[in-house]
Amino acid sequence: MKLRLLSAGESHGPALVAILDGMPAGLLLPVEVINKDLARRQKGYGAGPRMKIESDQVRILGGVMEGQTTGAPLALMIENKDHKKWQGKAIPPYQMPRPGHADLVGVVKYGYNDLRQSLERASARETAARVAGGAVCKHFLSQFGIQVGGYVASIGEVEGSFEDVPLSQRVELAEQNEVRCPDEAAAEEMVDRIREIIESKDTLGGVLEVFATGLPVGLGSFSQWDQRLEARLTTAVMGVQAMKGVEFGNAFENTRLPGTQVHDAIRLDGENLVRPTNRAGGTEGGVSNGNPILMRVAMKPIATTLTPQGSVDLVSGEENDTQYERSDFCPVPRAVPILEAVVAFVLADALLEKLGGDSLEELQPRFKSLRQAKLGDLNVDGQEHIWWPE
Ligand code: EPS
Repeated sequence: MKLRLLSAGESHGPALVAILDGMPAGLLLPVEVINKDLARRQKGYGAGPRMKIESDQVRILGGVMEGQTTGAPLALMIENKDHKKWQGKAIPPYQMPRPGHADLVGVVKYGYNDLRQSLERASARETAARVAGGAVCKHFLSQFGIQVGGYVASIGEVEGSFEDVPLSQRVELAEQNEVRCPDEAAAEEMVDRIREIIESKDTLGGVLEVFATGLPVGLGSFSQWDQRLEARLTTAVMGVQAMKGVEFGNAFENTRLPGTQVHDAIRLDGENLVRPTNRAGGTEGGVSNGNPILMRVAMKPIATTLTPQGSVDLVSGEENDTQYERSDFCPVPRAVPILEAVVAFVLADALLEKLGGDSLEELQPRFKSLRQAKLGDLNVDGQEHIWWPE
């Protein structure tokens, strides 16, 4: 592992902080690169009132001098504007845990005296820090022509349809509407569905897709289970609040088909070994195969509902309903830049492993010299070998 990304901070504390360690020197890093994704994370139909209070902007506290990374850890800070309303105030007790939230497991695990200590750190507010770190990773990958993007595929039972639209165009289309779905008609339906869900005091989940194009063959490894690229990407994606399922390519649909209809044929285009289809989702044997990485991610409806749910008052010891805590109604559109960020982190890490080096200047020629999936680049010799001599 070359890159590390850690975050700290509570939802209503003074600030969130990310430390991104391992970014090479020489990357020009305008602050707008980070602020743009922070702003994207704040927008999306179905957000709660908190997003009207915050206007997330990063302060770079370390790792950048004269606008360039130095190779030292990046320290990124985002202030919580809402903090002022909490500072010095007596906050009413919070004692009815929400089903589906970290409230209950937190007080059991850590022995807290109030559920707030669970929810403050478990809150998805923390994703602002990861988006800041991930935006740097996305920008780093873009120096090598690698694009990471995402969009919403479905919300509740409303599904978008965009099979024939190229991936980069899907992002452009998605950014034009407030639910980030590349299918405009479906996007309108999604907005209506979210409006209904808000009116009925409930929440709604959905499926997001996140992709990466322009990757070289050979990121990740089959030599050890935890080095497999799908394993690493899955860990990162499932580390995002409310994510409950993931598939690569059409993994679940593929289970219904025989192998000959699932695998991506290897064909020749000149001397290049090409893959006209991408049912695998961009990896084989835990290694990127040059096709776009394509992941589908299930996000659950979030746990905080205006309609009370069955719970127990942990102080009186009686069954009671949950108490409402301000929240989003459908944060699925807002999760797009978050998934992009965590995927970009894993891919930047895997690329750094592949290339080695401490500065962009060292990395760039190495990237150009990577072995490619073309006949002239390979060492396969057609000879008999004694692999295990006596
Ligand atoms: C969240 C609850 C809400 C969300 C929050 C995640 O916060 P608050 O209780 O302050 O209204 O707004 O998300 C963010 C603040 C954010 O920036 O995404 C939760 O309980 O997970």
